[in-house]
This record gives sequence, C-alpha cells and structure tokens, in this order.
Amino acid sequence: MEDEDIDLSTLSDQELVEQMHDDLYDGLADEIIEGTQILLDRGWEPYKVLTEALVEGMRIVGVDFRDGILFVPEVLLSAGSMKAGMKILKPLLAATGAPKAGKMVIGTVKGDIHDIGKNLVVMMMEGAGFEVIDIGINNPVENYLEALEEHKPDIIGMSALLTTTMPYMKVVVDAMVEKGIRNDYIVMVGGAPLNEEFADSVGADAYGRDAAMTVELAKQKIAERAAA
Ligand code: B1M
Repeated sequence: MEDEDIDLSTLSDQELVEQMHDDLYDGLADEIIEGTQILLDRGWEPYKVLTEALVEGMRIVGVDFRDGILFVPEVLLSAGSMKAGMKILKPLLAATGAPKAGKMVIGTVKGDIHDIGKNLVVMMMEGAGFEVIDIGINNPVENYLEALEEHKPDIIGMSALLTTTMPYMKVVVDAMVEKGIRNDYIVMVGGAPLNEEFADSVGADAYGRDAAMTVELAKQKIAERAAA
C-alpha cells in the first residue's frame, strides 16, 4: 500500500474506514492513530470507531492468519497497530460504557515461558472487544486462582508450548473443581502441542487451535452460557 501518498483527512468516512482496514492489515500504527483521531474528530462514537474500523480490520487479519496468508510477524504488527488505536479509544470507551464481549484471564502455565502465541491471543481477543487480564508466563495454580478471585472473568485461558508443561493445565482445572468453582468459568486451553482430545482429557471446555479460532470459540461459549 502506498500510504505515504494518501492524505487520510481528505477521505470520506467510508473510504477512511476501508483505508484503516488496509493499514491494520499492513501493520501501520501511525496511520491507525491518525485515522482513529480523524474519525473521533468527525464526531464518531468511540465504540463505532472500535467496531467498524479496528475490530473489523482485525477480523480480516484473523481470517488470513487462520488461512495461512499472513504469518506471525505480520499479525504482531497488525495487533500492535490495533493496540495503538485502542490506546486512544480505551479511556473514551470506559467513559461512554461500550458493551464488552466478555472478560478473560489468561496466562502460560508453570514451567513454561513461551508467550508469543498467548500474546497474539490476547491481542486478538482485545481486538474483538474482550477485556483481557494477562497474568504472563510460568504461572503456578495459585496465580490463576487469585486472578479468578480478583477479576471474576467469564473465561480462564491457559497456554502451554511444551509437552512437559501441558499436563499442568489439569492441575489448574482440578484445583478449580476442588474449590467448587469449576463451573463458574469457561476453561479454554491452547498451544502448539495440544489438540481437542487433550483439552477434553484435562476437563477444558474448549481448545483454541489458533488466535482467530479462540476468539470465535470464546464468543460462542459466552453466547451458549447466556442462552442457558
Ligand atoms: Co521453545 N520450544 N523452548 N522457545 N520454541 C518449542 C515449543 C519446540 C517445539 C521447539 C522444537 O524443539 N522444535 C520445543 C518443545 C518440544 C516439546 O515440548 N516437545 C521447545 C523447547 C524444547 C524449548 C526449550 C526447552 C529449549 C531449551 O531451553 N532447551 C525452552 C523452554 C523454556 C521454557 O518454557 N521453560 C524453550 C525456549 C524458547 C525461547 C525462549 C527461545 C522462545 C520463546 C520466546 C517467547 O515465547 N517469548 C522459543 C520459541 C520461540 C519456540 C518456537 C520456535 C516457536 C513458538 C512460537 O512462538 N510459535 C517453538 C517451535 C514451534 O512451535 N515451531 C518452540 C508461534 C506462536 C504464534 O504459535 O505458540 O503455537 P503458538 O500459539 C498459537 C496457538 O498455539 C494458539 O494461538 C496462538 C496464535 O495462533 N495458542 C492459544 C497458544 N496459546 C494459546 C492459549 C489459548 C488459546 C490459544 O488459551 C485459550
């Protein structure tokens, strides 16, 4: 994209939003900041900017990531650009009370320091309108339980990249069962060595194969809960 040739302020609202989708795709944070500000200056509600310009742009990125058209470095750039736009919107959204898709606590399990995939999930979830509390890497069961107690999320997410650390997910689920809080939360797990069968075996509700799938499953599980 030849963004240096485009004066964003001269575009119509529709053209600007489409340009922002392209700019998100291309990971152009400065352009996203500028576009976000222009839409706000034109009187757009922060929530409308979030959903129509940023979330829709990230949805397109998520689809191409899932389909192997975009790769991790590109998605990280897109997610970084999304974050730059979100930084402007966040305080405004808090003030105007935009609806939240849901809340998630997520962390990498004890003994595991891999966090690139988890960070991608965090960014995509935030991009989809979720509030995410990221408790980082190498989390013993106590960290998850404390975070659940403190933040009362809809979803607890766990990531593991090592075959030696993935069984720890069961330690966390078992502790939740023991405390009688298992069914208060949707348990989602992910990480390269996992699969559906493993997720079932540790007692999780869903396995996120990738970040885009995790977002879709999170929305689906929350809708199922609301319906029940
Ligand atoms: Co590590 N490492 N590593 N490593 N490392 C792997 C995982 C490995 C497969 C490499 C290999 O040998 N081929 C291997 C594991 C083998 C096994 O367990 N059988 C391995 C090993 C052995 C190790 C060390 C033990 C090496 C050593 O020290 N001898 C060591 C362990 C450290 C520890 O954790 N205690 C180690 C260290 C490291 C680095 C620090 C160098 C670095 C991590 C940097 C970081 O994360 N900040 C690293 C890296 C980068 C990798 C590889 C190369 C890439 C992982 C990655 O980021 N993938 C990896 C090889 C590979 O996978 N090709 C490897 C990209 C990322 C986007 O994908 O994480 O799968 P992924 O996340 C996806 C999905 O899985 C899903 O969504 C994400 C986005 O689509 N997902 C979730 C992930 N978490 C989710 C949580 C959810 C939902 C979905 O919750 C709801």
